[in-house]
Amino acid sequence: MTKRVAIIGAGPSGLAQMRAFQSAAAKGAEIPEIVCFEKQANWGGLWNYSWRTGLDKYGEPVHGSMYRYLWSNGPKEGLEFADYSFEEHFGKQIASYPPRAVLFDYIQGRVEKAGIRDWIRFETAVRNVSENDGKFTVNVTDLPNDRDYSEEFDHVVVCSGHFSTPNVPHFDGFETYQGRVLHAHDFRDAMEFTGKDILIIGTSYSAEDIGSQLWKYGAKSITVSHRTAPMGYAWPDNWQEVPLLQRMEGKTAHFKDGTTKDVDAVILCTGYKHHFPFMDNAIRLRTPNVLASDDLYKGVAYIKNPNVFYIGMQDQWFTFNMFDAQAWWARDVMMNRIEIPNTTAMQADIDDRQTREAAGSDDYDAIWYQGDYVKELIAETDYPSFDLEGACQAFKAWKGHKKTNIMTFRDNGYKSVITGTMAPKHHTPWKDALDDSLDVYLEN
Ligand code: FAD
Ligand code: NA7
Repeated sequence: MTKRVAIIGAGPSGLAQMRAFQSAAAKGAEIPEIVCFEKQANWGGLWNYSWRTGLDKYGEPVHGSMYRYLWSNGPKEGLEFADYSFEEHFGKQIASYPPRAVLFDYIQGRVEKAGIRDWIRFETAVRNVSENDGKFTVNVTDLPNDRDYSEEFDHVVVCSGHFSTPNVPHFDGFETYQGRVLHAHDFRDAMEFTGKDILIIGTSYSAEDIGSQLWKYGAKSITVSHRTAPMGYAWPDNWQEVPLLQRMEGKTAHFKDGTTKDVDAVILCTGYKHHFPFMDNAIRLRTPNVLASDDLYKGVAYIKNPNVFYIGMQDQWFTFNMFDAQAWWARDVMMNRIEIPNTTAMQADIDDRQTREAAGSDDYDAIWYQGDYVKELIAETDYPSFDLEGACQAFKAWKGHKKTNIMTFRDNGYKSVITGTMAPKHHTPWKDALDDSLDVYLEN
């Protein structure tokens, strides 16, 4: 009997898992039956933009955390698929920081070519996954028909992402604050805040990028409040960094150093939770957002039941090509090409990864740590190897460009580590490029 594999989610991680199996089939291997359950009506995960916030038309939590005008926050040379270059997709090399629509098109191009859309059951939400006698029962709802059903599988690959369920802290005075409080998950359009004074809580990617969007689209002022440390870039004049918010009174924000600021809205850029309510207790991953996740052997196989895999659950420097490396590796375990060791050996692997992560002292250590991880996985499968050192160097240069000027770093270009060609300079500086449509971006 053919094995059956359930994949939960058709974002970049789920698509990587399907492409991994399809590439094995294309080389003549016999592959398991694959069923991917995707609760949205299309693939692409976060890159499949939704204007909706809150609940979708079926009453399901809206997955999307992306906003209009989002451009890649790192160079595309760090995420390029090793088996499908940007040049192959667009027929030419393109600039290094594509907007969301351009990256969506690229992600989609590879899987259209692979012809795997039929493996996906769209508008189907996974409700529960449980294990019994080595088999997994997956309960789902076919949303348009409001019909529940369940099927049995030999393996489950969780690709549901971890930047969708917001982490929403409370601050005193939110109850009576006279402006709007929202989490980055619900931010959609910077123009809503043109001419307004905005307070952002948090200092990571969402804070930096949403703040930059607000600046680009004409917010009056941006105030960023930090719990640990300020970001420390050379910000524009109407941008200030302040210590942690203590309380709101009316429209006034009070900070830890005693200073205050009147603001029209508070945007909580306070990160996301790994949230898998549909996985039974025994197989539910619980981990913070780190490079060496808890309980994942090789960062992929769930140690308490290695027939369950989690793709893309690490904090991310590398993204698409890391998901590929993980998906190819998981595929080879499922196809009995790679053996899973005993629990002691798996735990030792996890401990070692966590110790090495803890030994790192800065972002550069983290970049090379994750680059080495991707390299390690690729070496064990037939995923095309590529110049990981070159990708790490692109990330290093990117960080340097951000330090030089946080509002112009996206005007730089890097060399593809897949094809070796240099990205052209984009025709318009990021700060002046208000139309981020695919057609306009490709007008180089
Ligand atoms: P997701 O893209 O989140 O996809 C998960 C899929 O699972 C979704 O389609 C969802 O509908 C589906 N799903 C979830 N639960 C269920 C369920 N119960 N049943 C059925 N289906 C389900 N990365 C970059 O490389 N560059 C960037 O510039 C960048 N910018 C980002 C900006 C923002 C605002 C965010 C939030 C993330 C950004 N990322 C960026 C990182 C992003 O996590 C990855 O690029 C990528 O989308 C992760 O892919 P994924 O498939 O693991 O998860
Ligand atoms: P991150 O990278 O997880 O960062 C979360 C930020 O939120 C970080 O600066 C935290 O500060 C801060 N935070 C979390 N809880 C609190 C509380 N209670 N009070 C104050 N500050 C808090 O999430 P992002 O959304 O920025 O990025 C996630 C992905 O989205 C990323 O891959 C991007 O590509 C887009 P800390 O430093 O811990 O003090």
